[in-house]
Amino acid sequence: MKSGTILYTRAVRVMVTIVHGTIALMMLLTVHTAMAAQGGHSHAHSKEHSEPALQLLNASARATKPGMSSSAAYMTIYNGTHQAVQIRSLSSPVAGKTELHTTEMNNGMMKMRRVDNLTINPGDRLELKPGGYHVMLMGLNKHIAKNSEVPVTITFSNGDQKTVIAHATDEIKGQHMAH
Ligand SMILES: [Cu+2]
Repeated sequence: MKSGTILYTRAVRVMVTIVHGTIALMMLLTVHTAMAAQGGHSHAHSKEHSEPALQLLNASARATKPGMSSSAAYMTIYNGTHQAVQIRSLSSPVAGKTELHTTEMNNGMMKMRRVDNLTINPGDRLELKPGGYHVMLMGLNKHIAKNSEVPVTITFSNGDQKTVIAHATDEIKGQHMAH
């Protein structure tokens, strides 16, 4: 009767699979119906979903002269999501280390300091500009030539990872110090 038991077990398994499959299909159909019902009168909602939630805009980087080991990049970070996000980490193929920095006056001296986990509220724009927040590119593995393109990638707390191409220029106003 051993083979009979196996056969029976198999038959049960097949039935369970069929039942599971049917339930999954029914759930899928229910979801589809619900979405179809919603789709008719919520144009604004679908438009919202087609727009990128987090955006890196107008990025530029300081072109370097031979011998310079660090540089800075600037941009606008727009949080188009409905939730506050934090900047978790940064990277760029041109630099050994990439960090978010801010510039502050400290006892009459301009000083730069690393900023971790900076929060950007929903709908807010964070301006990275000379004399303020900036992307610090340290340990450059090559000279950043004028008019070259510098990719900068930012990873956010919601898991989003965005890359922007910063255009290298020697026309950024304001001094930038090396560390
Ligand atoms: Cu810096």
